[in-house]
Order: sequence, then structure tokens, then C-alpha cells
Amino acid sequence: MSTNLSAGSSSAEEEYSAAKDNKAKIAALKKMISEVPKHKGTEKLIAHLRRRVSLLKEDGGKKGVRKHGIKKEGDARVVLFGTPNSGKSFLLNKITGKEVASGPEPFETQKPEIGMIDYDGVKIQLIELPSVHKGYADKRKGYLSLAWTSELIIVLGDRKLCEEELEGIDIKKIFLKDFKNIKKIIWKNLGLIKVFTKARGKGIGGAMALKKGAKIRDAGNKIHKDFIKDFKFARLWRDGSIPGKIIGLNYKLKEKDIIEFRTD
Ligand SMILES: Nc1nc2c(ncn2[C@@H]2O[C@H](COP(=O)(O)OP(=O)(O)OP(=O)(O)O)[C@@H](O)[C@H]2O)c(=O)[nH]1
Ligand SMILES: [Mg+2]
Repeated sequence: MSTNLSAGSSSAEEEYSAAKDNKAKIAALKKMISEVPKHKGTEKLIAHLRRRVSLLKEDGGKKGVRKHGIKKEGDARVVLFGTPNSGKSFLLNKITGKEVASGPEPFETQKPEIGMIDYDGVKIQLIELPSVHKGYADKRKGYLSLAWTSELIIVLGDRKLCEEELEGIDIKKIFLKDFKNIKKIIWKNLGLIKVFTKARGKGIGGAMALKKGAKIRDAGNKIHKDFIKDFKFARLWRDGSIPGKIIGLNYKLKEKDIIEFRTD
């Protein structure tokens, strides 16, 4: 994050960057607030830092747990955020097969609506938040906690209002203009790669999402905690250029790789 603090607060900023959980982030932010000189010129900054603290408190720091009754499912959570009638429900229905009411009335969606995107076998949770209005950031913290626990926020409609009400939420945002290739765009912005596994002598099995830069070891660990213990080697197929090459645990994977684990 960039808070443009004056010299003297840099250690608090470093603490914030190094913070592993929300508790540590909150402590670093409070330190920043205490260190910022208090005058007219820093009022906005202090308000901004305070808002961050309050958002982090809302989040509770518990990743993957129920939030607003919505459990994190799939390989990532993406949130649809926007002004009334910007097409959030339309988009949710289009790419997840949901059937949420999507008509000309504004504020039609009254509670978070959840769908699941299937992208070549990888699952991505998509949540439409009720439409934004002035004061949303203060009144709808529960909804915003869903944005806060997401990996990506898709913003539709009036950009200025959305940016104002999302202020302080350090999650990647994309501002959508049209709905073309939307699944692909979401996937690209998540910074994940998708690999496929196969069993010996069989065709391609399941798809798996991994962080960019992941290695064979990470794929194995994702299949099962103990999987790597019995690892002998793996074979890799890559877009025709690598046909069944024998590789080890530290081999770096790429989008659409096919891997076969050998444990016998
Ligand atoms: N943006 C968009 N809207 C479309 C499209 N085709 C139809 N619509 C209509 O545009 C309106 C968008 O409404 P919703 O999808 O309900 O909008 P919303 O963002 O969910 O807004 P809320 O009612 O506040 O929940 C509806 O009348 C849709 O039927 C399209 O290709 N893009
Ligand atoms: Mg809607």
C-alpha cells in the first residue's frame, strides 16, 4: 500500500507490509495514526487510516471461515460491485447459470447472491453484492467484508462512486466496460495457473488452480498433505512441446500443464 506518510512513520509502514494477519495490520495502522502529525493537511490521511482499521476489524482476520453466512468455496472468491442496474445480476446469471432477478428496477438485489464459475474445471466463487449507494462504506460493512475476503473485485457502473465506497479495501479491482470474454478476464486477473492431473495410462483427470510460479511440490501438496512423502517422480506434458518428460518436485509449472504423479 502507499500511504505517502512523512518520514518517521516508515517503520510503521514496514510493519504493515510485513504484517501476516489482520491483527498485526491493525497494530501497524494504529502506530501510523499515532505517528502522523495532527493538522488540517493530514485529516484526510488519518480518516483513511482509521477506515482501514475498521474494515480490518470487520473482516475479523479469519480467512476461509463463514462471513455473512457465506463460506469461501472454490479456488478463489470474486465480488461483483457496482451501481444500480449496471448489470451485476445479468453477469452473475450469464457466467454461473444462476437465475437471480435481473430487470430494469434499481436495487433489485437485496442480499449477496452467490454463484460458481466453472473455468475449464476450476471453480471460482462469484458473489454479487447489493448495489452501491452513498454511505455504503459506513452502512454496509457486512457486505464489504465479502469484498474484503475476496481475491478480486469487479466494478461496474459509476466508477467514481464505487471507488469512494471501496476506499481502503486493498483488493485488486477491475473496472468492467463490457461483458466480453469475462471469464477469461477474471482468470487472468486472479494471477493463478490451471494445471491438469492424470493417472498413469489414463486420460486427463481433474483441473487444479495454483498460484503463479507454483512447482510440482505445490500441486502434490494440494492433492493430499502426505502425497509428497511417497513421491518418486512426475511426468509432464506441455502444449505439444514437452511430451511426458520426467520431472522432480522443484519443477515450475505453467498454465495448462498436464502432470502425472508417480508414487510407486
Ligand atoms: N449491463 C447489461 N445489462 C443488460 C444487458 N442485457 C440486458 N441488460 C439489462 O440491463 C439491466 C441490468 O440489470 P441488473 O443485472 O439487474 O443490474 P444490477 O447491477 O444487478 O442492479 P440491481 O438491480 O441494483 O441489483 C437489466 O434490465 C438487464 O436485463 C447487457 O448485455 N449488459
Ligand atoms: Mg442485481
